Amino acid sequence: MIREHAVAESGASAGAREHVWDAFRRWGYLQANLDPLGDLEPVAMPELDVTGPEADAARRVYCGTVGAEFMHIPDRERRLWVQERMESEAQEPDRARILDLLVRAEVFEQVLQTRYLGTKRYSLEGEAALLPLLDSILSAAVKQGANKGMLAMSHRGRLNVMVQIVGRAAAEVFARFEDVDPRSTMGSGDVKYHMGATGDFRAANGQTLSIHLVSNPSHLEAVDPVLMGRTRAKQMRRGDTGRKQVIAVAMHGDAAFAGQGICAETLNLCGVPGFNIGGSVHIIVNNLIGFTTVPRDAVSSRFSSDLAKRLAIPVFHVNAEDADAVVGVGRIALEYRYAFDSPAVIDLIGYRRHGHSEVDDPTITQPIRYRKIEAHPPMWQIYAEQIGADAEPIAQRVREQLDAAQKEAREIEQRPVMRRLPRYWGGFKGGKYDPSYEVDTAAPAEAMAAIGESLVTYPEGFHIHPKVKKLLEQRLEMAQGKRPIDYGMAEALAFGTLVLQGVPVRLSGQDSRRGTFNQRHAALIDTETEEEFVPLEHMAPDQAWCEIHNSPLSEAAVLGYEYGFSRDFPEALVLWEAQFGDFANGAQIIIDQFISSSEDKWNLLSGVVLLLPHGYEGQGPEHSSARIERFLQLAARDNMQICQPSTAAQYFQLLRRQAMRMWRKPLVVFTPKSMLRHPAASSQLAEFTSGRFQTVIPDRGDGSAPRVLLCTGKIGHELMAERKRRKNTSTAIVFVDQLYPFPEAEVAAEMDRHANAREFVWVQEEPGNMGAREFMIPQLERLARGRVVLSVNRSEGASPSTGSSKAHDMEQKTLLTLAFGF
Ligand SMILES: Cc1ncc(C[n+]2csc(CCOP(=O)(O)OP(=O)(O)O)c2C)c(N)n1
Repeated sequence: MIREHAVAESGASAGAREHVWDAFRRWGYLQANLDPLGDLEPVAMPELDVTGPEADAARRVYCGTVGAEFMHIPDRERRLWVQERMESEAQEPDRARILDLLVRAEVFEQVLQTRYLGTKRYSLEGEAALLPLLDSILSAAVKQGANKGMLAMSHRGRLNVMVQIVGRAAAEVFARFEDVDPRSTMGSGDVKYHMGATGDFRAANGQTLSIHLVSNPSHLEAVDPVLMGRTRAKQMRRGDTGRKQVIAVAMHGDAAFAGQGICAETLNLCGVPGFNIGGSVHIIVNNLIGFTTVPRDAVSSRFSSDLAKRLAIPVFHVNAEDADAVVGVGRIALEYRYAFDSPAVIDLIGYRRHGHSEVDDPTITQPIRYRKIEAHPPMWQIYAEQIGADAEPIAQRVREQLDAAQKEAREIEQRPVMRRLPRYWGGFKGGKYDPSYEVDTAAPAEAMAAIGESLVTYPEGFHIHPKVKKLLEQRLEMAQGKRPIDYGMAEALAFGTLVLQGVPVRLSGQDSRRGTFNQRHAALIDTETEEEFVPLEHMAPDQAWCEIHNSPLSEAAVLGYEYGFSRDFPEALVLWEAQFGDFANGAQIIIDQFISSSEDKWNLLSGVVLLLPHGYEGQGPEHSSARIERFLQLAARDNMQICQPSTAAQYFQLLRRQAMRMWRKPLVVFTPKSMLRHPAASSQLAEFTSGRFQTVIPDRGDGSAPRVLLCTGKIGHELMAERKRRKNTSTAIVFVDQLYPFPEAEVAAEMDRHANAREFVWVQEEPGNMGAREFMIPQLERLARGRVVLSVNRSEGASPSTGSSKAHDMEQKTLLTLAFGF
């Protein structure tokens, strides 16, 4: 119930009253009592220098232990919603439950501290209220109909959350401290405070909520988009179109939230249709310090949460030492998320009792603050006193439970206890490649023709752009075998055949609906109404879904999101496309920390596909290279596939292979630009209706050539053209379409077939310190059986290419000349 005002007042005094209240609604948070240690000084604010009963009442609401920022939200309904919640009587909290969680939080840390002195655990002490906060959020989510809670967090308090909220046995966590079986994780695995966990949370009303805490790399905040993508996939699996069943809660450090750009990128996804998850709850576990860095050096504004205000979403600051207020804020934030499908941010302001980790002495850098902290009682003691309870018996009980758990830990074998893969992963395989995984990926000619028809079919009265109409007509002819099939059509055929056989497809990237190179045209756009129609969504009533989205202009968050989506939709073909391959380095953290290593670290698989336009066409240093060398450097233990399909049919077969094999490995595809429509790289229909992806495309000759050029991608077609121009019959050209896993048998077979060859030459467009050269040469030398292995490439460069188109042409000519040995 909203606070009642005296009814019989004049319009003028009502206006004056609202004026006072509005000032507090707008600025009250700047004078709120948010910091348990009192270091966060109130901001002088003349608008709040008012007195009188209204001012006192407004001050009580907006300058207490909760500071709400919501007046920046343009939507009046949302502002009034927050206002009403702030100005209403708070629901009576379950104080016994709060106390129990506060005690559990701190005793857990203390037990770890005494038992495993000198090991890092990243204690939650000083922010123990995080547990009642999560409890409140998740309990409220259950009431709203949630049946899955997806959590992401970094190191701080993670072990505590795993045990008290996710419901993992304390013995499992202790077992990792004991390091019972180090051999089980030699050369792989991860530290204990990065592991994911699945379990059941017991909500306040007695119901359980299945929880998953997402595995997390050290790179702060990189997990955020992964959490969002996973949440969307889980919503989709359940048919949760209202986005009520699966809820995402992300926890952040204050320094990381302010400093890491990926937070901004991820928040920006929230309202975009292809990425919407119905809102998320964000908690900044704000201890007013990052390692040794104080807020003054970490944030350019008062609150690290200020970044969130770029969006029209509310931010609730709350003093972590007022646990009743904390749980109230948790409920409001969660209910706001459900009311408006919007994110909401909670800034939980506490402190950090110890150093950054427990082996770190914080008194060196913050001597004054840490004197204060040392003298400051733990939260549970303050709370127990406040509510007049005796917490010692609870603490004693928790200690006993943990004692027993520790004994159990020594006995349980080290096993990947934190993991319980969902059922939909059944049947999919990781680990080493095995030829038995191969399947037939060709598709029947009738399917091709039917897809061709579907692609040119749009609703009655749809005004199609004449250029697109012409393209579609050409595509129909391609599908009918009347003209060679180019990459754009090959991809449409791959997607079309897959969705028709029940494999869903999701692709996102910048301008991906049209295609950066005008090659995709997944969505037809009505020239009169700008209405969009996606033929691939309307092929057959029983087809699988097909989603092709333009993404925001982000690499890290969008790739993280798609990786996350692929983690929970293994049966779908999930692709992310870079605008140009070089831009993928904006997502390098996702590539290093998740895509190439998540199987090794966490035993978690993904079949995500990266489409990276690559090739030297004189467009300058930033539009030429997708940095093949970097992907090859990350390749080990069959962790991913790195391919460059040299023809449209190869691309088709490769995409289908990725979806149809049960082997789930990330696939990096270097895709063409100038070759997109080039006749040399176009294919005949027969190459789609028979055959498979060929890792190596042998030379067409009889094997008698004395010189064998090996290459990958566009340069191969240029070499073929040059060979023709020269009428050269003494040079073989071999395409390596799969670089990794290295197709040893196929390359060896082709080298052996050229028994008379004196020289094998790796030819690449990239400079010598880039491209596949450093990866290929040792392999070729190994397979050459003593014969000469050379390489032709651009000379080493600090950037991938020249900025001059003419210089490029000259270099390219030289490359070809050298490849043919002058
Ligand atoms: C991207 C990245 N940069 C640097 C680090 C090293 N590092 C680990 S924790 C930490 C401080 C984090 O501070 P904050 O976000 O406030 O969280 P807190 O540890 O205080 O809970 C830093 C700099 C990291 N893990 N990731």
